[in-house]
Amino acid sequence: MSRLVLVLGDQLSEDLAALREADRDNDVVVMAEVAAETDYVPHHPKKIALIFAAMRKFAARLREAGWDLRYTQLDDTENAGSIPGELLRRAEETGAREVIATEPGEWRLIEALGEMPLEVRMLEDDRFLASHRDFESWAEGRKALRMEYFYRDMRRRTGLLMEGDDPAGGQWNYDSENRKPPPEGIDFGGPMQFTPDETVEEVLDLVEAKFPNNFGDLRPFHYATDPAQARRALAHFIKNALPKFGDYQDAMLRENAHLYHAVLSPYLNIGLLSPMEVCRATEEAWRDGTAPLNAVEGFIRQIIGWREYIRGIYFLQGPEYARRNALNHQRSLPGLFWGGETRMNCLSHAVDQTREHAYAHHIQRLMVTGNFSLISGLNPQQVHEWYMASYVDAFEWVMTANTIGMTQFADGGIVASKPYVSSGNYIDRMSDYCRDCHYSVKAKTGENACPFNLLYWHFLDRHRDRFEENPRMAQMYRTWDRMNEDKRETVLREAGEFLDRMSAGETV
Ligand code: DLZ
Ligand code: SF4
Repeated sequence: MSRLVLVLGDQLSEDLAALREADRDNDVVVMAEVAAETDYVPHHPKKIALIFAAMRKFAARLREAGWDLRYTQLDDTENAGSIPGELLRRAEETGAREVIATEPGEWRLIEALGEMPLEVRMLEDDRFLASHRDFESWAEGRKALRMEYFYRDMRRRTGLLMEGDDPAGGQWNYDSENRKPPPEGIDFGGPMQFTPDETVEEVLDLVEAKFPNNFGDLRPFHYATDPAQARRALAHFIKNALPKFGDYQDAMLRENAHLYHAVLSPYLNIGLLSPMEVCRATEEAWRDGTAPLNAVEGFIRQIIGWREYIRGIYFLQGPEYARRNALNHQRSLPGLFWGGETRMNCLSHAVDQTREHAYAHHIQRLMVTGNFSLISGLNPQQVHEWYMASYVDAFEWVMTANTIGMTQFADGGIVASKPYVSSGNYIDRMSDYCRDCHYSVKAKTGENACPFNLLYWHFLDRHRDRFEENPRMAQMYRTWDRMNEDKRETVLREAGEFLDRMSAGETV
């Protein structure tokens, strides 16, 4: 009897575990565009379009390769509306009693599949380099789960940038060379863009009709939607941007959303590219002398270090991790996150770029939107939902430890050894946002004081009990304590007033 082979929208890899396990002559592949997946957060229209277009093209390739594939489009009248619903419908249609699945990257779906009245064989997703078992044994017995040590193990395991037993160049990590402020001009035109073909156009029309109110611009749409295009985007990045990627990794510019960033995460995360092919290609650029070590190391660390690490944390910590709120932050997300007006130039640009591209780079996510959310005390679950909805590369396995852990410290310090908070100074150093901002980054109090300057101290003051003993934060508290008392009171009062105005819906 035939079995059903489930392929989800972020499992578009021909060597997927479930496909390797299946029998092309007897089994039936099931793919479905379903409301349960499009609606669990209000995804950016570009994200839905990327996934649907890539799914349709993947399905076509599998059919060409001889698979019996049943594909459901979102507007099919028979659409059951969810992945389990679609599997049940196809089981009835084919008489299949068994499903072969590759483990989804989200507890919600793992649980839903586990509750089905069909036999579901869940295979580990071995497109990732570290298995659950690998990560568990790395984590076992450690007091702190720091990415850096995990990353070194991954370097040894993969052999990437190794010279014998030693790291290439003698250092594991060249991050200290990767913090240059923004350059005057950028000589990279951005990631490779692809003109929509017929399949993509059809999907764009569907998404336009079905999700007219989701936050984000659907058009113009230029993402790659198949592996051949994604590989061209990779080659384009390596040739034109990688050499400078390291130096300006943390810089932010009003007029340039991408700087030297690769924007390959959407392709990696839905399966169009594999982590090792991307890393090997960048390593080769270093060996050929076309890209410097600090750039290549920084890039490879994101893939085999950070990406694998935060996935490991998500699965190690379990379903409850996403619900943590260690700092008890309860303030609602203000309208400015959904495009409402704001006078804060940094937030306005970060949100605008997100609306336009469904993308912002890591420093915008960490030090602008993330930092602001944390120092304002926004509810971490609402923040997480916003990131999940807004970014084209966002899936639970990758976002949860980034938002709940790294940016919001809502896990109490599993991912980050201290909260990532900063005043306006950091943003001023790393961007050109402050120059024409309504607020003054130099003003510490008063009507035009940069809100980051006020909220930074407000955060430290209200969480003093938790953080003052942290050796990495002692200096911050000493600076605060040295300020005269009147000034401290003014800062706290003005920060409180700012938050009240923001929560009352005023433009801040
Ligand atoms: C994100 C997403 C969206 C928007 N739509 C679909 C869909 O219609 N069908 C599907 O199979 N997958 C979709 N996905 C990706 C899933 O949400 C993803 O597989 C899970 O969240 C696990 O990572
Ligand atoms: Fe952002 Fe403050 Fe700079 Fe304005 S002055 S752009 S609010 S950091």
